[in-house]
Amino acid sequence: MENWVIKRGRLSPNHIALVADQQCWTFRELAETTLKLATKIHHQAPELKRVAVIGGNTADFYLLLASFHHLMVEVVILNNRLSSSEIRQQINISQAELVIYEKEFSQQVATLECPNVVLGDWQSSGELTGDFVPVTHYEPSQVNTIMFTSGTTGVPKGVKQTFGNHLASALGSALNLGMLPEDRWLLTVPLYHISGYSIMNKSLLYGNTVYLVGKFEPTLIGELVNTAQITHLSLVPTMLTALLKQPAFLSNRSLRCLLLGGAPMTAPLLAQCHKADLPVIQSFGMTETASQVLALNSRDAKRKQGSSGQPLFPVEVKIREGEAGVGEILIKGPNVSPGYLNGEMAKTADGFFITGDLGYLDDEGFLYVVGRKKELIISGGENVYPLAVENVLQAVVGIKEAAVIGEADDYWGEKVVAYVVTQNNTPLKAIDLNKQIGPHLGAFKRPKVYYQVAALPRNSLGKLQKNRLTQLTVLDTY
Ligand code: S0N
Ligand code: AMP
Ligand code: MG
Ligand code: MG
Ligand code: MG
Repeated sequence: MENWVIKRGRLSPNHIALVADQQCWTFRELAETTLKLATKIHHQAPELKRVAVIGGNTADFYLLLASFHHLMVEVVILNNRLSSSEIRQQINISQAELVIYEKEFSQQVATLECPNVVLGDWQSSGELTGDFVPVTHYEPSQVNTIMFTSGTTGVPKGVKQTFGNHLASALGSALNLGMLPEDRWLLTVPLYHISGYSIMNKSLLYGNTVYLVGKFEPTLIGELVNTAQITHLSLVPTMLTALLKQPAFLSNRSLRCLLLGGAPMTAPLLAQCHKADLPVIQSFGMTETASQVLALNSRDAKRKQGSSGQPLFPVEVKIREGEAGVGEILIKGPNVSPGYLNGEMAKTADGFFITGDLGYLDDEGFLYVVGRKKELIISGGENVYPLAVENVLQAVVGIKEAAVIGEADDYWGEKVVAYVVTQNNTPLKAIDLNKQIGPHLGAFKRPKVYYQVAALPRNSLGKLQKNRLTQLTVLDTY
């Protein structure tokens, strides 16, 4: 495959590629700007093979990500909501040779031993000297990006995503949705998740315009959808819940596809969307599958309310039979990652990726996701593994034991809550919690509610019985 940025610059030179931070770039300008940035990166670090980056949804960060398309460099995109110790752990696992970060995130990289540089300083520094030959072609197996996802053991896993994965994802999605160069995709999901990053690659492949939004501000987004005549918008259910309170959003007539994923949708939320005549497309996807692998199409969206749709054309789906037709969701196809940096991907003998999610297929082959086998909490589209939170809480001075679960929540979908036993039943508010857990856990992973209890429920072998937590007598709530 030819270099995507250069090829798109040649095919659609005068078409708008990106609108962000009150500026816009045509595809030719995008190619030129990213070639300059790639030249600087190459001269500063000619041997670079793997880089880690931390940034927000800014034009600078978008251009940085696109500039790596000119370099044979694997890009570890880190979640900017993580704490400094989580970031250090992921950099260690990834063995990135350099970290490039936006100034806003200086705190989180302050204690890193790995060489690091502020993005803005780099962009404005030095002249462009010497030759630089951009990568002209990609092999489908070439790793483009690495994104971390939570591991069951509490250790995060680095998911490799190849150019072939991103291509298959873009093609499958376009065959389902039908894309036009005139389409305008609003990017407000984070660029550090595949939900956001895939919008950039798709724009290079489809030639459509991206409107990049820095911060999720529902009022501004409601207005922008109208003023910019946005046609496509990717959201997690929490964002949709916030947008449904915006009159400007509800009255829009330009949206053709409101792509939902990353977490389960509730029936009332879906019903509200259909009542408001919003073009919702429910989808199922993961970091490991380089974005959605199943999705509804607009024709079936109403008829199949509650379903996550049918497999995209390159994808196969199967259910590993459990009880009453419900079983584990299995996925195969060119969208699926070749593997983790650290650890094996769970696969069946015939090569299907075992997702850890539970569901069933109806008689027309539409998928219904009904739950999870893996012990995972999804809060506002962010994944939280209970064990990672429990390990940090257990180390808090004054806490004897802690158990973490997800609790249903109207806004977050699920929220993280902790059941804790304290030393001598000391009230939790006397313990300086935030100071102790702050450096270790991204804020979104911190429990929204603490229930103080006398003891955690265990069976005769001493094993924790999480399903009994909600029946405990709560001594105090914080
Ligand atoms: C929901 C979001 C926008 C909330 O963030 P917001 O409003 O910007 O919060 P802040 O102002 O930064 O902070 C305010 C307080 O809220 C806490 N907080 C923030 N986020 C969360 C959270 N998720 N859970 C719990 N608490 C949270 C802050 O910590 C702060 O609290 P204090 O004051 O106490 O510090 C934001 O969370 C967000 O952007 N979520 C979306 C993430 C996402 O995109 N996930 C998807 C991941 N999955 C995939 O990418 C695979 C599926 C996929 O590809 C896909 C998914 C969706 C749509 C399309 C696709 C596709 O297939 O293309
Ligand atoms: P991530 O690792 O952040 O990509 O999150 C992937 C996980 O999000 C999946 O394994 C599911 O548990 C969940 N998920 C994604 N789409 C859906 C959906 N349509 N319904 C229910 N859960 C979903
Ligand atoms: Mg906010
Ligand atoms: Mg997630
Ligand atoms: Mg302790």
